Amino acid sequence: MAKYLVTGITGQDGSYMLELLLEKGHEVYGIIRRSSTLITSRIDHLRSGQKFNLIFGDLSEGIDNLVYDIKPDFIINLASMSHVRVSFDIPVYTLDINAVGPARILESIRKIDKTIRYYQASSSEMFGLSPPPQNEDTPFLPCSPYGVAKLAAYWLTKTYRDAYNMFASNGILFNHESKRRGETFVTKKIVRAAVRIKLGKQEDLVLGNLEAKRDWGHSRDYCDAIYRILQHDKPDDFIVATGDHYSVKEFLVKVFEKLDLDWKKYVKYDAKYSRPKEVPALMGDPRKIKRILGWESQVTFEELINEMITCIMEEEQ
Ligand code: NAP
Ligand code: F7E
Repeated sequence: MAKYLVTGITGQDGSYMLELLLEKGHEVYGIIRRSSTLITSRIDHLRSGQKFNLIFGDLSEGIDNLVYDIKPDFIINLASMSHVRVSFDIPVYTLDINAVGPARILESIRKIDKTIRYYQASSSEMFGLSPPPQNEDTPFLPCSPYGVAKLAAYWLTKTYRDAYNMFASNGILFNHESKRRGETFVTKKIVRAAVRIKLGKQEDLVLGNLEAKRDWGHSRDYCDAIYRILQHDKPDDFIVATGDHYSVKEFLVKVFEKLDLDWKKYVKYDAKYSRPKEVPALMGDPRKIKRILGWESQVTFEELINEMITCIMEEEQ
């Protein structure tokens, strides 16, 4: 049994990570932010019977005290301002949480205990305008404040690894979704709207750019990849992806078809959902993680959509 300190525990990945760590018998400390509303809905099902600890914290502050008190063996940094479109509205905050935040954690590890293993939630958004397929050697060309901040954190993680001989690894994760995906990300927004239209609870669906292509996997699979990255005998950087991609339009058409709806009747365009600059196409090459850690994406594109439709239908009925 090991001790894990996890940031972003209330998020999509945080909830699947918590499930996985508890299943493996680990002791988990999750950092939550103070909020005026309850924010633990994704992990409430784990609260009865299972033992884990929630502690208040924020990446805008340092976490020195938590690291001193808890003395974790592992720190998994999942916390971030994770919305690319919103990062254009609040770039300075995005840089503080997504780039300086990881710097604060890495400094805590360096000062307090360099044997703590660190995971940084890096993102395919760092590749930006670099054409697919993207692998560990593809040049980074980020084109959003989010991508730029994530790239700074990526390089900090590598720098601390090389400069201080720390176990600090990056998972470069491509888009991953689930029934627990945030409501304003495109997959969840499309599935929720289509289900509500089917049930007569909503009239239309307003979206931005439908042409962008993304490599979509399942969050549960990707948390398994994160766990494997941390158990490896040395720190390293890994692409985590399915190796396939679809456009937003293809995703949309599939969802509406499954619900027996003609998408053209309902889908409208509003420029407010487009970005000042768009990442046109992402598709990861996951061969390195398969070869070294034996990891492969399990949930197919069809299965992901089916799971999301089924769960949201249950919620909406
Ligand atoms: P998410 O659902 O948006 O969760 C983000 C988490 O970060 C939430 O728990 C949030 O807390 C927390 N957080 C935000 N600001 C914070 C702050 N200032 N201090 C402390 N915690 C803060 O994101 P996700 O999809 O689980 O993604 C997990 C990580 O992977 C993120 O770093 C994301 O950028 C990265 N990533 C995601 C994807 C993807 O496709 N999902 C792909 C690549 C990388 P609240 O609940 O209080 O908001
Ligand atoms: O957009 C297009 C949008 O916001 C996907 C985050 O988890 O993955 C995620 O970032 C695509 C984009 O995800 C709407 O322009 C059209 O091309 O679901 P998204 P994202 O920007 O790819 C990366 C890997 C991360 O690291 C991030 O944290 O869909 N799109 N119309 C729309 N997107 C949204 N959100 N809303 C729309 O109405």
